[in-house]
This record gives sequence, structure tokens and C-alpha cells, in this order.
Amino acid sequence: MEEIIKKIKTEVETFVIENANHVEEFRLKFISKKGLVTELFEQLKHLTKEEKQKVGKILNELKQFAEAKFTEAQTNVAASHKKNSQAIDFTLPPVPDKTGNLHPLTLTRNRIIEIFERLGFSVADGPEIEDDWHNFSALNFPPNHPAREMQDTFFIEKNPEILLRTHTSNVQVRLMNQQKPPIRAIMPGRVYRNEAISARAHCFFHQVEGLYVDKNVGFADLKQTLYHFAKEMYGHDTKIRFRPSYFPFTEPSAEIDISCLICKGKGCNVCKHTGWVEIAGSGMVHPNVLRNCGIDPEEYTGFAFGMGIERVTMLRYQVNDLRLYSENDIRFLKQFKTVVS
Ligand code: 2U9
Repeated sequence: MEEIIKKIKTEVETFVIENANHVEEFRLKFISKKGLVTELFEQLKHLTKEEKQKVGKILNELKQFAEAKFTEAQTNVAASHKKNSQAIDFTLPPVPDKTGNLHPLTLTRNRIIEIFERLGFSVADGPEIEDDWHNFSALNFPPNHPAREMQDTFFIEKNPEILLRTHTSNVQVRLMNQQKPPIRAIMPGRVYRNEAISARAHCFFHQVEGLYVDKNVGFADLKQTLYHFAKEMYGHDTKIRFRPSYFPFTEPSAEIDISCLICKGKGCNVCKHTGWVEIAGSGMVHPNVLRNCGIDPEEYTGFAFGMGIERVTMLRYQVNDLRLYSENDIRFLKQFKTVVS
């Protein structure tokens, strides 16, 4: 009988179980009521007491061995069935698209760059931590001039000459120092102001400034360039107007308004019933600024402009709170998903 037990043990060991059918075949063959192992227990009654003790022990071991193999196979087959059915269940709803998207300010900045690049403007970059000269003095802000108060910023305590730039004009100063005209470039970047955070103000925001310096550059060039920009950015029926203004670094200076996109100039809450909304500041580069940057104002003239990217984005997408841009709220950000082919 020991020989038979040995033979059946080998059969149990070599029985290949790959699916639920095999599990059931194994159960029927070895451990069911009519299975081989159960049958061997029946045979025990024909043995002597001593033989029964000896053979019973190995038979019990065989039973435990077969049952353990059965339980393990049952678990494995169930797990692989679950895995396979998940992989091939085409009736399930599609897994939501988890790809990210560009920030609305990046979308606007890219669009602005696209428009100006087609007019021959290059893109220039410079430091956000700047010295007083490149941020203020070179731009014709004399020390203690009230215009500095309007652009209060964050200073480095150990050295008040170093500050966080209040506009990207520092890049223009650096560019003019490095390069001879003609210069035609735009400067997108982050800027800082000492402001309490609210829906309408923030301690940092983003700007795009532009500069065109060459021989015979006039106010008409400025007007036409920004008119073209407004039409490309806001639609071809957009109207534009220039209002006289003051900036230390330009003379003459003008604020630029476009006809309200919401009411098309009729008057609404967005344009405070004027029919116009402000989009940028601009002007002819002040001769002092050209001189400070090593350019002869008798030979060259230039125009410059600046706009807030948050403001352009607000008008584009009707965003009414500046804080939304930096809170990283996915419910806000995912609305700007663009289809990328
Ligand atoms: C140099 C010479 C001239 C850049 C200019 C403005 C007018 C302007 C504001 C728009 C909204 C800043 O973001 S904002 O708050 N900017 O009104 N910026 S002209 O003029 C320059 C710059 C550099 C060397």
C-alpha cells in the first residue's frame, strides 16, 4: 500500500492546474468522496493495527499535501481570473484622461509671443532679482521720485540696492547695453509689487513688455503695432484708442484701451459703462533712458509698451479674481485644457 501512496503522491505533485476546470478535475480525482486519497483511507481497514498506524500517518500527510495544493491552486486561479477579466473588460467606461494642461497665463503668454514673433520681435529674458539701477534709475526714476512709490517692492535687507524687479523693463536696459539698434524684442516675465493680496492685486504678477529701437521709429509705428496686436489677440473687429498718460521712462506716454469685448462698446459692468477697457501702457522711449543705456537719442528713437498677462487672460477667459491664477485649484486649471493633436 505504501507503494500506491507514493505513486499517488507523485501524481498529485505533477498534476498541472492552470484554470478553474483543472482545479475541479484535481478535486474529483484526489480529494472528493470518491477520490483516490479518500479511497485509500477505505483500504486501511484491511491492515493490521501496527500497519494501520504507520500507513495512516503517511496517508494523512498525503491528504494534507493534496488539500494544500488544491487550496493554493484555487486562490491562484481566482486571482488570475480577476486580473485577466479586468484587462479585457471592454464594457467598462473609459479611464478619465489624466494628462495635465498648460496654465492659462502660459497659454496667453504663448499667444502674445506668437503674435509679436510674426512681426519680427525676438523674446528676451533677464533676472527677477535686480539692482536699483536696472529697475529704477536707468529708467529715469530719480531717487525719491513719487513714481517709485507706485512701484514699491521687496528689498534685500542686507543690501537695499538689490530688489525684486517691479517690471520687465530691466531686460530692455540690459539688452540696449549689450546690443546696438535695431532692437526689436519682447520681454515676458514675473514681476513683484508690495501689495496686499486681493481679487484685484497680488504681490507678484506677469508682464510682457516690448521695445523697438531703430532710426526713424515714430509714434505711428507704435500705434500700428499695438493695433495689429489687439486685432490678433481680441478679434478683427476690435477698436483701439490711446489716452495720454505719464511714465518716467516714456515721453510722450499713452494708455491703450480696446473696445469692450463683452458689450462691443455699448457699455456694461466689465467696462464700467465706458465701452472701453485698458489693456496696456506705452510710449516713445525717453531720451534720458536711451542715453542711460548707451544709445544716442539724436540718432535713434524707439517705442515701448507693457501689459499685464493676468489682465489679458482675464479679458480672454473672463477670469474675475487674480488669486485663482496662483492657488493651484485643479477645478480652475483644468478648464483651460486645449486639444493637442
Ligand atoms: C525701457 C523703456 C521703456 C515699458 C512700458 C508701460 C508703458 C506700462 C504697465 C502696463 C500694465 C505695467 O503690467 S502693468 O502694470 N506698463 O504702462 N510699460 S511703457 O516702457 C519701457 C520699458 C523699458 C528701457
